[in-house]
Amino acid sequence: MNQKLEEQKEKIMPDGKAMILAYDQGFEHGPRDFLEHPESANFDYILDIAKRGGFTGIVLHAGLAEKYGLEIRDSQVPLILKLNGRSELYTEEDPYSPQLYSVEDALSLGATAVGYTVYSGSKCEDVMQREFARITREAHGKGIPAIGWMYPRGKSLLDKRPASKTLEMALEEQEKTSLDIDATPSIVAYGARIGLELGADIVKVKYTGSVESFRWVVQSAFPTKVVMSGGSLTETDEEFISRVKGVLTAGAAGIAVGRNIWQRKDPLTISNKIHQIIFGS
Ligand code: FBP
Repeated sequence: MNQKLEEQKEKIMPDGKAMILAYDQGFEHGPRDFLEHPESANFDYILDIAKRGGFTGIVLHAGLAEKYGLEIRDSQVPLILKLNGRSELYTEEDPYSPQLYSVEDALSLGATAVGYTVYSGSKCEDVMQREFARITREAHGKGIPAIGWMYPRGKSLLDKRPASKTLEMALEEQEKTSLDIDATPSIVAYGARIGLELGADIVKVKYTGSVESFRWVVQSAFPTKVVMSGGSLTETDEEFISRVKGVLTAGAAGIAVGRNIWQRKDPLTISNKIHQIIFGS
């Protein structure tokens, strides 16, 4: 057993449960995500939510991690350094999110874990899958966990004359639901499984719309842990909370979300409710 790795996992997932605050959207989507609540553009505001909301990790790129190194350490919220990223200004249908930082950078910034986005299904999947495979090997060698943002995406997924059996299944699922193709159970489960195969300790995936379908995602990734990604702000707190309950019932470890927390008027109230649901306190 890799003792250090297990200890680091316990920090971001105490008793196997995770409540992670994602704050890499300023890079991925740009400052438009902060417009509704301009205070959310300020990292002091976000770190306060992470700390007082009882989050078990905060996801950042290296810029903020470096500038707020002392404050993050003082907060005792474990840092998860996102190693790759891309802006939404790049609009090709087959996305690539290049690796920007190394596991070594993460360690020097005091990170407890590293994260990386893999767009399986993109023309560039080979590069991202190879980069993430190397990252998981290196991270485990240094005793820190790796989290895969497993987001299948790309032109092939938009093909209405499917070339793969999985896509055929996804299109059938889509016909019966209002899900986007990249949130259909077959696609999400496949992404989660690729994360397991590449060595991820945790996979972060989109919600598939029901407890039953998410259970299959969790089973497909096992023994890798699964956390739900938040997506855009739901209309009500209740709607989001019912998703959180659903994924926990399905066997997920918890959540790794951003906008559904810090885009709300009262982020601490919803954080406390979610904390109660995940940890019972
Ligand atoms: P949200 O909870 O705000 O959706 O954040 C989750 C996340 O994975 C972020 O870490 C990342 O910046 C963003 O979603 C990517 O979103 P998109 O699906 O638009 O690429």
